[in-house]
This record gives sequence, structure tokens and C-alpha cells, in this order.
Amino acid sequence: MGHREMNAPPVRKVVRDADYSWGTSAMMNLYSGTTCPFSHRCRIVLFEKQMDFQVIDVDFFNKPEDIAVINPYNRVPVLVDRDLVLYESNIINEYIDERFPHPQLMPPDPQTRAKARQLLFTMEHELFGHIDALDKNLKTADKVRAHMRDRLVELAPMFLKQKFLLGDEFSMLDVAIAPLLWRLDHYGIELPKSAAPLMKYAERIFSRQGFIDALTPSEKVMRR
Ligand SMILES: N[C@@H](CCC(=O)N[C@@H](CS)C(=O)NCC(=O)O)C(=O)O
Repeated sequence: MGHREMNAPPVRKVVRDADYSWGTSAMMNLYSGTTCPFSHRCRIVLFEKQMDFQVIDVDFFNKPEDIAVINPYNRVPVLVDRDLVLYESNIINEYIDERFPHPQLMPPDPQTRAKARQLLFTMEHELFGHIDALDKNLKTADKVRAHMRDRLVELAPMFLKQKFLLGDEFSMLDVAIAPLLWRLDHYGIELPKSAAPLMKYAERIFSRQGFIDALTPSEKVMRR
């Protein structure tokens, strides 16, 4: 898996009319929702690495039953790497990062790595854990929008001093937050002017080739 001739370009196949033939490929297969922010995270990591992989678009309106077979929570993203089946975007991303360490996205030293994991947890708790309420337009959606806006505004001053969330290097933390920053208009989250440094930071991520390549056609039109 992932082996190829020196200098040969990586195989980055996107399967749009999937036959869902689980794990039959020698390459890593990512089953990914075309508008799913969690799948988006995994696509970004795959495209940041110089390796072969296959992204398989999963149609939410016609979700194959096999997803429930390989993920007891019946959700995407799911990564299939031969015998290994993984779900949960952050767990998938750490696996890809360890399997293909260049460029390394988790910090190399244990202390900073532990801190990064804690920040990933906080990000789920404060931000991504509420996305379902926005996607499903639940009664709590407005409250959730205000909560997410406030948490994001708190982050803004940090980017007056550093380029990315963990310092001046792009890391897994930036990967994890990027799908939300890309979807602010889509989710109706309006940020005040004081969040300008955060949006400058977001543009820094959006201009990366890995980020651009990872966008699906449905995601491309989410941002004006
Ligand atoms: N915590 C999970 C969240 C995954 C998730 O919520 N995926 C959504 C799509 S964005 C899903 O598959 N929902 C089930 C459905 O819509 O049927 C992760 O990080 O991977």
C-alpha cells in the first residue's frame, strides 16, 4: 500500500459513483461525506501527505448499509486500510499521520502532543460537538451559533502573535478547525471585526494546496 516508483506522482483517486467494495484496494480508502466537516478533516490530511489513497464519496441520501456494518455509529468518515477499519476523524487522522509521518502533523514531543490532544478534545466539546444542531437546524441552533461565535472570537488575539494554532507550524489542530472556518457562512456564524486575525489565519489555511485539493465540489460553493 502506498508504494510507488520514485518520482511517480501519488495516486489520488476520488470515486464518485462508488460500488463500496470495502477494503479490496491496496490503497487506503476513505469513505467520506461530500459536505461532512469531519470527513473534510481526513481529506485534508490525506492531501497534505505525499502518498496514494482513494476517497470514496458517500451519498447521505442513499447511504449504503455497509457503513453501519463497519462503523457501529453508522457515520462517516471511515478509513479502511486493508484489515484495519477506523472511524472518528481525529483517530483516523492520527493514524494516517503516524503511518505516513512526512510532513508530520502531530507535534513530535510527548508534552506538546498531549497538549494537542487536549486541545482537540476541547475543540470537539466547544465547537464541533454542536455542529449537528446546525446541520439539523434544531431549536438550539441560534444558541449554538452564539456559543461558537464567542469561542472563535476568543481565539482571534492568538493570531496576532503566531501563524497557526500551535505556533508557527501548520499542525493537526489547524486541520481539525479548518472545516468549521470554511463553513462559517454556510452555518450562519457571523464574526465581529475583532475576529479579523482569526480570518487572516483561516485564509492562510485555505491557500494551502492540500486544503484546496481536498475540497469537494459541494464544499467549494459553500464559501463566497
Ligand atoms: N465524531 C465523528 C462525527 C462524524 C459525523 O457526525 N458524521 C456525520 C456526517 S458529518 C454522519 O455520518 N452522520 C450520520 C448521518 O448523517 O446519517 C467524527 O469525528 O468522525
